[in-house]
Order: sequence, then structure tokens, then C-alpha cells
Amino acid sequence: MKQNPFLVIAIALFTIASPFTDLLADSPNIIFIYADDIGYGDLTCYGAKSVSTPNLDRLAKEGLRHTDGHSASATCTPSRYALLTGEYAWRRKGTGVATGDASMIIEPGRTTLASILQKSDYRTGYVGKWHLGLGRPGMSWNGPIKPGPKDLGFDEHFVIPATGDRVPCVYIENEKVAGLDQNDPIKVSFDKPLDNSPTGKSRPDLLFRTKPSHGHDMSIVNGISRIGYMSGGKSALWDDESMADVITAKAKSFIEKNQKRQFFLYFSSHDIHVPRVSHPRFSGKTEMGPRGDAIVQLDWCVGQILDQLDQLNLTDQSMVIFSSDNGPVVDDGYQDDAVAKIGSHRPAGPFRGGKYSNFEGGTRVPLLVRWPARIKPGTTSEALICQIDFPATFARLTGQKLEENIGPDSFDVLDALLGRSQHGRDHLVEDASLRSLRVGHFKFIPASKGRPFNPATGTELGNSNDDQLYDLSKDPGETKNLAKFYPEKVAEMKSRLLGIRESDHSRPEYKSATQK
Ligand code: NG6
Ligand code: CA
Repeated sequence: MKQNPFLVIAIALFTIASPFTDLLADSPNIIFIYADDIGYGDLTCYGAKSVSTPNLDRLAKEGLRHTDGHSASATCTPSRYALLTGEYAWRRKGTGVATGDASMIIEPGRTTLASILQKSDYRTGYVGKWHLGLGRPGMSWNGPIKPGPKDLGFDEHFVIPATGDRVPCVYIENEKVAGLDQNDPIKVSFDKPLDNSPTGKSRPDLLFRTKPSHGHDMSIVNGISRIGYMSGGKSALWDDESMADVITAKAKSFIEKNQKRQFFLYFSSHDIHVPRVSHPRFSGKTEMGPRGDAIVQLDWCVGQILDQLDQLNLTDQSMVIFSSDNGPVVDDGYQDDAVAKIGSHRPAGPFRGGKYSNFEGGTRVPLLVRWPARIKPGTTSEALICQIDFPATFARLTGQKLEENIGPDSFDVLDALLGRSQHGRDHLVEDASLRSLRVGHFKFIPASKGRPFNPATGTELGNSNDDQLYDLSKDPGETKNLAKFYPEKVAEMKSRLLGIRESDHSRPEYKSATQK
């Protein structure tokens, strides 16, 4: 039988292109909701019983719940650095938890997740906690605040510069302090007091909202003492209780404005980071005190976004991703009853450790993905995925090839992210005080001299004088060290980890600029 050559070519082209075309036909809006310090076990859909998170549970019910999703680090700044650049933060100096007056830690103009999406004509917006530094050394907070998110691919921004517990306590909107009175200039210092104003240390009696348990005893803003000193800027100071409302309204207005075109919204909540001072309408919603209230507040914010997508008829064509920047911590420096009221709640779920820890609880976080047009509702996946994979993954989603000198540690895990494959990465360097290695369900933590436990935060840090090897498929809680029984496995993982650390990349196709 003679075949029609046009038909053969058409079928061949379709077959070659099909893994992309079905996605490319309608690249979705992308709404990434990034929680702060939320643990694997903090949501009802991941097993929490002492708090109810109906809106996050809705994401799980209508989408895919990942059980091996990771932040790139066990603290905020390095996780966020890696998520935007696709490079492990430990490869670069100056990527640890940033002070409130840090200069921007990513070089302006560098290709990021956001600039990749901009290239595909997405309108990109950043709302909420930034914590990657702003400006250059010596920058004044009273003039233009740049470089900043605009120089990293975000068309617009409204940000909390660092954290709620660090000064300056003001929002930055498109390179300016929002609501600043130029006659009351802002000064910020992380070395020494700027004047004789009372501090948390000198006048604890002035702390009417929450008191520190450790650290956090410098400038007092809104009855809360913080890390660092600031003066001036009275008209621009944020109000902690309405922070979630303010940033949620900004996120919604970004969606509303861009409803007729493709957009990427990076909505970075401050919940449930300290100080946990939620709006009073959430107080007492759980038995767990302010930490529980903050989880309920976070869930409310998520609900606001989901409702708006429904109202604007955007639900089907939007991908909503929810995750956290590191694992959970109970006492992170304020006396907010979190320890006393934790009860039977296990913030890290079945995992050991939490924020700051080398154990799994440091980086294993909730990862929910909903995209009704493409993802089967109510599904789960055990694929190993890290937020560092977002640049390569979203490049692929938008039909782009990640350039060879971009994203040295970013893997395309699109099929796993959407539940089309159960295979994500084959390995991951987990980053806390040490670098540990996951290969499949094995986890290797190298021997160290670090202390095993931090009594201030109550965190098991996962340090030991001995090498540690765990089989997470049988022992997710990392209780049985198998290192002695499998010396070859330990040697193999140690040498693989060393190889990744000594190289400047782990993505095989990557070539650094100098290699080209
Ligand atoms: C720590 C702070 C902690 C928190 C953390 C950063 C003290 C004693 N502890 O240094 O409260 O701010 O830094 O958290 O100051 S993160 O989620 O932004 O990484
Ligand atoms: Ca955090």
C-alpha cells in the first residue's frame, strides 16, 4: 500500500513534538505560593490532626500531593537563592540567612526562574517575603531600592525585605519604601544602636505583643523587639497583624490585573515564621496558640487565591503550586507558647528534625500541585523533587531549552511534578549545616563535630561524630544508622557527594561560561 508522504511527515512531526505540544498548547498561569517554616506534618492533608487546613486540602484533593518534595536548604535565604537560580546555594559564599540590610545576593541580570518565564511572555510578579538582600552596599532606604526583584526577572514587586523579625519593618513596592515620609528618613544598622531608643533588651516592659525567648532583643517596632536596629520611617512601618491581609490583597490585585494574559505570581507568605502575630480573627482557632493561628491564617490566604481563580474563571488554566522554604521549628525565638501547646502535633510529620536540621525534617516539605486541565485530582507521588528544579522544569513547560550555562543543579522534573511519571531526580544534596546526600531512598549524612541538638530551638540537628546512613523506605524517621552494616554504600555515597561538591554543577548538560 502506498502511503501519503504528507501524512507520514505529519504523524512523525506530531510524535516528535507531542511531549511538548500538549503542554505548550496552553501553558498555564503559574501561581507559586511559598509558605515560611511550614513543616511536612503541619497540614491536614499531610496528616495533621490539631489544625484544619481546608483550602490547602482542597489543593491536594483537586491536584497532586508530593511526598518527597524538598526545599533546597533547611533555611530561607539559601532555599530561595537555589529556587530562583537553579544553583545549590552552598556553591556560593554569602548565601546564608541574610541580614535585613544585606545587599542583593544574586547578581542583577542573572537568568532566574522569573526571567525564564518572562521570555515566554509571562507577566511576572513577586509579593511577600523576599530575604535575598536588596540594593548595593551602603544603599539608602530613602532613595530607589535597587537592584532588586526587577533585576531578576520580576516585572513588579511588593516585598517584605527580609523577615518579620528583622528590621527594616517596611514594605518595598517597585523599588521604593511604601508610604515613606521623606521628612522622616529610615536608618538601619545591624552592628550597633542608632540612638538611645529603648530596645527589647533595655525595656522588656514595652513589649506588649510578644517577648523574645532567644535573640530578637534589639529595636522595638509595634511592641515587638526584632533583630537589628532601625529609626525613622514611622508612616511606613508595617502592622504585623494585618500583614497577611495586605500581601494577599496585593497578590489578588496582580491576578486581577493580569487575568487576560499569562502570568506568574510568586506569592511568598510570611506565615508561619516568627513573630507569629496573626490577625485577631484567627486567634484561638486551634489549641496550639499563635503557631496554630498562623497555620489557619496561611490557609485562609490560600483560600482567597483559590476563590479568586474560581471567580475569574481561571482555575482550569492555572497551575497552583504550594510549598515551604524549609522545615518546621517550634521555638524560633519568641515566647509564643508554641512549645507548651504543641500537644500531640508533629510539625515534621513522620520525619526527624526540622528547620536547621540535617535530618529529613530540614528540607522535606509539603509540595502540592494543582492544574485541573492536566493533573489527575486526588493523586500522590513519591518522586524525589526539589524546588531547585523549578528553573529547568518551567523552561521545559514553556517549550524552552535551558541554556547550557544556566541552572547548574536544576533538573527537568516536569513529568514527575505533574504526576505523569513516578521518577523525579535520582539524587539530591540536602543542605543544612552539612551537605547530605540522598540517592533513591538512601540518605547519607557525613560525620561532623557539630552539636547534635540545639536546646534554644529544640531541634535535633542530625550531627554525629559518625557517618550516618538511613534507608528511608523502611525508616523515614532516621532512627537506625546502617552505616556500619553497609560500608561500601557509605563509601560510594561519600565519593559521589564529594564529586558533586568539587564540580561546579550536577546537571550533566551544564557548561560554565569559562568552559565554553
Ligand atoms: C535565625 C533567627 C530566627 C529566624 C532565622 C531565619 C535568632 C536567635 N534566630 O537567626 O528567629 O529569623 O534566623 O529564618 O535570631 S528563615 O526562615 O528566614 O531562614
Ligand atoms: Ca523559612
